[in-house]
Amino acid sequence: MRKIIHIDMDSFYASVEIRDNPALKGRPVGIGSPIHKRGVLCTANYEARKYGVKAALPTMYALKLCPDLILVKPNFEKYRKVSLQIREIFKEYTDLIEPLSLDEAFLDVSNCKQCDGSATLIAKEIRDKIFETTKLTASAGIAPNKFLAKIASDWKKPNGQFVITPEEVSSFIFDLPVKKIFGVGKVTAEKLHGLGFETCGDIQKASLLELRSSLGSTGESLYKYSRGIDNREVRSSRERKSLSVEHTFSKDIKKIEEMVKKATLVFEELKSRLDKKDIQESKIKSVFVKIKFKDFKQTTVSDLNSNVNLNDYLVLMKKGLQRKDEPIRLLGLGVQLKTRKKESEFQTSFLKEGID
Ligand code: DCP
Ligand code: MG
Repeated sequence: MRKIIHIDMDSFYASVEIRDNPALKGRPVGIGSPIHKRGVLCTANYEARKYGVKAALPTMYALKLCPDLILVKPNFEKYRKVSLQIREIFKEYTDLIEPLSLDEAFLDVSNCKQCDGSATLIAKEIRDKIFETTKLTASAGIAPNKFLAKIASDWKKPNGQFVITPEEVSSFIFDLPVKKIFGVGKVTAEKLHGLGFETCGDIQKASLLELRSSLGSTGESLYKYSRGIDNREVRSSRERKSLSVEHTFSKDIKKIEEMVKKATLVFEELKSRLDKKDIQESKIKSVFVKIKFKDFKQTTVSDLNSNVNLNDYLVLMKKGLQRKDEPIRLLGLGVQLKTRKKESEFQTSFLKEGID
């Protein structure tokens, strides 16, 4: 039985900016470029969230929801610095640290001797130290596995922590809405609702066979997650090979103008994901576009180019669209990353594993 802590900073970029400019305190703040209002927000503080303003929302729309919103340009150098500070604190407790982005990480504290081995007390101590060092608050989830710890860290946000003990797993998971499950986005959630699954308890009533036949490999993961089972280890040195953002549309898209509009949105999301994961151009090997057509056939177009810019993606998208005269149901934009593997190995792994 593992003891996992998931730590996640509260409204991270916004909190850093407010800390450094106290005049912003108590006012609704969104992080995004004030000049390029056509973009999307990286995040917003909790005051702004009361108006429905949140990460990935188009800035123009956020300003409509909250006209008093103060826009602050992101400053990644500052966020990176805080990220290093918090990682130093994690290292005082364990080597098993898996950072997920600049502001969050899993820690496996199963063998940690501090605080008499109590993961709850360790999490509290870590949050206190983070505050002392950075003047920023963090929330924590404590649970027997990564899946539950991540959900738990969201439960008492901001500046709180929530524990799910092994005995509490069954009752906690039973009423959990399916959209809280890792990897269940809007489209999958709608599909699950259509099948009559609103909560994890509902999924538990279905057999593995049923789930597999209606949802494929997703069904298998759901079978486990809906029971609170997750055997994934905390992996401290994982090498990421790619990062992409995909949107499946509720209706297939035919018109090129509409595709360009969607591509622009997907592109903005990709940019903010790259920032959040701190992936700079020097780490990028190639850029690619993935298109799934109405008949589920898919194609990928890539280019050995480390510049992440919208125009290049649009050129790739148009190239892909020429391959089939059909409406599209999914559009993905992404980057392949440089790995420590040799060039010759790269090509084969690329072909074997596909792009996703
Ligand atoms: N981020 C981004 N684009 C997104 C989501 C997040 O650029 N679509 C950036 C800004 C966030 C940071 O990553 O501050 C951390 O992401 P979180 O999802 O943890 O969100 P916050 O820390 O802002 O808020 P919360 O208190 O909900 O964790
Ligand atoms: Mg956060």
